[in-house]
Amino acid sequence: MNRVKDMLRAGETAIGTTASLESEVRFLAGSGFDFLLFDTQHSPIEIKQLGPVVAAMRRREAIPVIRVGDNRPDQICYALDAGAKGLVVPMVNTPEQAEKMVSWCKYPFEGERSSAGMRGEWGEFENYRDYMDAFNEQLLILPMIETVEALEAVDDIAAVSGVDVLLIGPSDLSINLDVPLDYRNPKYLAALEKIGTACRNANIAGGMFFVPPGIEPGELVELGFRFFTLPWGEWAKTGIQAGLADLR
Ligand code: 3PY
Ligand code: MG
Repeated sequence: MNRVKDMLRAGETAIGTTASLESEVRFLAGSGFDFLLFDTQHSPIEIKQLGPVVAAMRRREAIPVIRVGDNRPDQICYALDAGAKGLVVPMVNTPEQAEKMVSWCKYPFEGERSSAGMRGEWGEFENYRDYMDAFNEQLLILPMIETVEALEAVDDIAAVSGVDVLLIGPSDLSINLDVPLDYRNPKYLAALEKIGTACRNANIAGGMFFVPPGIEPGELVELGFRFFTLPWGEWAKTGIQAGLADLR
């Protein structure tokens, strides 16, 4: 039901890409990526516009992940009602904020999500309790670590029950560490190591919203990061050019 959740539990690395309303979503969702990440914080997309886009991904291998703009029950509810299978909240700085996030994500009695009814994203269930239990068990929950406050509390945030991935906001973290966009600064690399260690100790995955320039995906995997996005435009261009070259 949730390919990425299963992969991360098995210790594998999930690789996705970012997508928008203009993206070829059905194509991308069936092209080998494990997830498509829709960002409603730093983009003109309104969460409720994503319902049909997410529905277009049904029965494709990639799962839809949505970043909301803030840690709020209404924003989280809209994203889950749109069909998100992974939920990202920016700037989660304390374990209490992470606990709130988890609670707003899950149905009673693990949480306090309001019911929207089944719409098929999670399969067909004859019994509503079975659907809610499956949802509670399968949803991927990703609070973002991007401040010094969060870094200091990272072990406690990682230990919050229900958290699956600590997702770094690479640029905000660098800015808040006072090494803006200096991704190879020792202070920045030490922060990545600290977050990776916290994730390994809590038996969850570290993640990067994007792979910052100057850092290789393999380095991230060594540090304990098993969830990140990669751009696909150049790969697609190379493939299209190769296809056309055969014909011309
Ligand atoms: C960051 O780099 O801070 C992010 O949140 C990615 O958009
Ligand atoms: Mg950010």
